[in-house]
Amino acid sequence: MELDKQDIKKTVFSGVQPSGVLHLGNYLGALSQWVEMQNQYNCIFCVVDYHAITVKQEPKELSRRILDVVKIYLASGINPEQAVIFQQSDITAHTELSWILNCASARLADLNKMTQFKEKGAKKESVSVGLYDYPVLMAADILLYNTDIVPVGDDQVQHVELTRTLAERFNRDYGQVFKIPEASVRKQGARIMGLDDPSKKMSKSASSPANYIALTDSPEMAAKKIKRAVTDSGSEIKFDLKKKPAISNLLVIFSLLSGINISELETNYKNKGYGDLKNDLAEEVSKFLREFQIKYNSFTDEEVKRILKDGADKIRPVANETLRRVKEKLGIN
Ligand code: ATP
Ligand code: LTN
Repeated sequence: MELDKQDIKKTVFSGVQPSGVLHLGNYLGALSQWVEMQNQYNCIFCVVDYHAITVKQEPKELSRRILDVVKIYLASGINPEQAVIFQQSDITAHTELSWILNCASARLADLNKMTQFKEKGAKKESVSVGLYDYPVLMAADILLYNTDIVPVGDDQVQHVELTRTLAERFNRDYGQVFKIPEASVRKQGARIMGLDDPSKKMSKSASSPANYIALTDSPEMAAKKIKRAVTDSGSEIKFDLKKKPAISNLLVIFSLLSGINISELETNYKNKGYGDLKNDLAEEVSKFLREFQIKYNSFTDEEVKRILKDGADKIRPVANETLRRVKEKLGIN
């Protein structure tokens, strides 16, 4: 029997939280990778709203952001004809499997190792149980779809490793159900650093908007942020993560947006200064945002709602089938 090509394609799954503005780090570390993958793989991209509510959200704003994240996916180049786009809370199997993994696979000792929780939880006075349990829900997201590859920025690799541990433990203790996924991280761009502090990743939860370029920043504002970005001592334009972390970060952003590799950029700026690099990068970023925002503004809420509904309807049977097999193994079917 001849195999249908569709059957041998690997499955890719990833998601973004609708919990704040998305920034250039999200685009370069995650979304641009997704776009490259959609021609080659079965791609499933989720808006993880249940993850977003692990910290308090304003309900009206959350509803708005769910649609906006989908518009960001579309403007980045995700094609809903090729990839499935859906909202996590539309498929109840996510929370069901998460509870089951909480009981059957996840251990306190696993979750206590999660650095993201240590960083995010430590800053707050009152921390939800959901924030602690966040990686288990993420494991459920991934495992429901027999995922092979999870394209993420490097801050999420530990969560994908945990997913593998939970899947292997379940398979060992109850019988084979889950495929073991792998994280896919860009060689360059897996960790875009803050413009105001190149020792920390660009983050929407940064205390100052000077840290990040939001995908919805006006091109003028973005150009200003680039020009005000901190630089390193010396004047040479050279990729050197130890001695020149700020300039290296600007070079990575420039290279990914322009398609010019870093050594070529170094040559181009050999006899030039930081100011020249910043001016040209500001131009490049503004151009990128201008084109991005034209696409972003071209989608209506109605279109987006339709895409989310179609996506969930298409993919729900896969999730339900995995959940059925899990329940069967546990004796609760
Ligand atoms: P933040 O810390 O900015 O609040 P997050 O990591 O919780 O963000 P998400 O918006 O859910 O945020 O992340 C979406 C994707 O973007 C993930 O795959 C994440 O690894 C990636 N990502 C986030 N920040 C960066 C960055 N600075 N560089 C590269 N990838 C990033
Ligand atoms: N934790 C991720 C978002 C996320 C995710 C997923 C990513 C939730 N479920 C499944 C990949 C696969 C983050 O980026 N903060």
